[in-house]
Order: sequence, then structure tokens, then C-alpha cells
Amino acid sequence: MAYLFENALVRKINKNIVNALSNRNIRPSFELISNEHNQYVNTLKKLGLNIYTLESLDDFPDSIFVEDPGLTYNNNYISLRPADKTRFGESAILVNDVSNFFDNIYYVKDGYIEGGDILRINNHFIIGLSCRTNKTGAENLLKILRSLGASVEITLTPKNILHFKSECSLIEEDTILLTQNMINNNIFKKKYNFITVPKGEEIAANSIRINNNLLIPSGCPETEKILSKKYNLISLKVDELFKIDAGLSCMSLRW
Ligand code: CIR
Repeated sequence: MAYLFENALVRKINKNIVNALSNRNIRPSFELISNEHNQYVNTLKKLGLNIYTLESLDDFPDSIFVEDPGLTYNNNYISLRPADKTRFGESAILVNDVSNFFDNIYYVKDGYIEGGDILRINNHFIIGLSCRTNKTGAENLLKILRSLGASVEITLTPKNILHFKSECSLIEEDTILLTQNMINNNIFKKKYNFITVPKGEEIAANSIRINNNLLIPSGCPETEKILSKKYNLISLKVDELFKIDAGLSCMSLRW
């Protein structure tokens, strides 16, 4: 199942995180980001995951977002290619860091593709083309994943959304949590159940299911009302991280 995990890999905050990419050009507070990141890592620990913490990388302000340069699939690790030139170098460092954890390492060799654009649903993957993932990168990854026995579809991420998964998450074998922006995507039609987050709480669509728990961003009371009927919710503050377009899924690789 795509949300049963024993391990999580995170990277320590670097001192240049305040210069991380931000679509709205906002500089976050180092202290608040550190608090949010610590709380996130402590939560993963409390859930019983083995936490592997990588050293901080001062030359890469966005490097705590380990989801983007790499993808895990069973015993396999696939090194991806971040599109922004300030993040491209993270891939080679991360693949070196993780090589002991996985039996097989694969590389996307052309184009651009970031983990934030890859939604895994068990052995099926949906890749959203976006400003960070192009057709060449997506097709490269598709070939690798198909060679590993997975099925893959490629679709479009709606404009103005950084990553495909910024606004959708797998929360059950067959259920996707998503925003109104995403619901019209034909790729989801008929195949899955949906839970749509209420307007104004779009940030909640980037949640993560970890075993029996669902981690959601705090400050989304209407979404909490809907989800608490069925899920064991843990809400985490990501307000400062949101200033640099980040959310819950991007801060760890889980397997
Ligand atoms: C970036 O623009 O690359 C970072 N500031 C945020 C990356 C968030 N990644 C993700 O949601 N997968």
C-alpha cells in the first residue's frame, strides 16, 4: 500500500533557507521555519518511523524539500532532475546520500521532473506536467517506472499551481483529497473517490497519509471537520513553509 511506511528521510535546515524559491517572493523567518520543520520531524518520529537525517546543504536553500530530487518505489530509488537551476545540484548529492538504503538506483537522464509532480497510487503513478516537470522528464521517468512493473499516466497540472501534488494527495487506496482546481482533471474521473477541500483551505490538499494517521496542515477547520469522521488526524503548522511554496509532503522521502 502506498501509505504504509517504516522509514523517512529528512534533511536538516540550512542557514540560507530564507533565500528559498518563493513564487510570491516572500522571505520566511528562519526561526519559524525551523520550528515547523522540527515539529514535522518529531511527529514522524512519534509515529514510529525510523528517521534518517541528512546534513544541511547551505549551497542549496531549498534542499530540505527532499521529495523533489528523488523518488522511492519499493526497493528502488530514482534520481530526478529539478528544473530550477538553484535546485538541480541537489539530485547528485541526494543520490549519494541514499545509495545505501536501496537495492537499485535509476536516473532520469533528460528533461526535468520533480517529485512534487508525481502522485503514487500503489503501483500506479500520475505525473503532472508543470513549470517544474516537462514532457521529456516525465517520459523518461515513465519508462523507468514501467520497466519496474508500475503503470504510469501523464497529465497536466493546472496553471498557477507549482506542483501537481500541491493540490492533491492519496489518503486511501482509492481516495484522493484534492482542490476544486484539480477535480476536473479527466485523469481522476470515475477511477477514484474524491474528497474536495473547502474553498479557502486549498493548502489542506497537500496532506500525507502515514499508516493509520493523516497529517494535515493546521488552520483548515472545515477540512478537519470532514476528515475527522474517518481519519486519525494530526494537524501541523506549515504557515511559514507555505511562504516558500512548500507543504507537508515535500519535507520527507518515505518508504
Ligand atoms: C521550490 O520552489 O522548489 C521550493 N521553494 C518548494 C518546493 C516544494 N516542493 C514540493 O511541494 N514537492
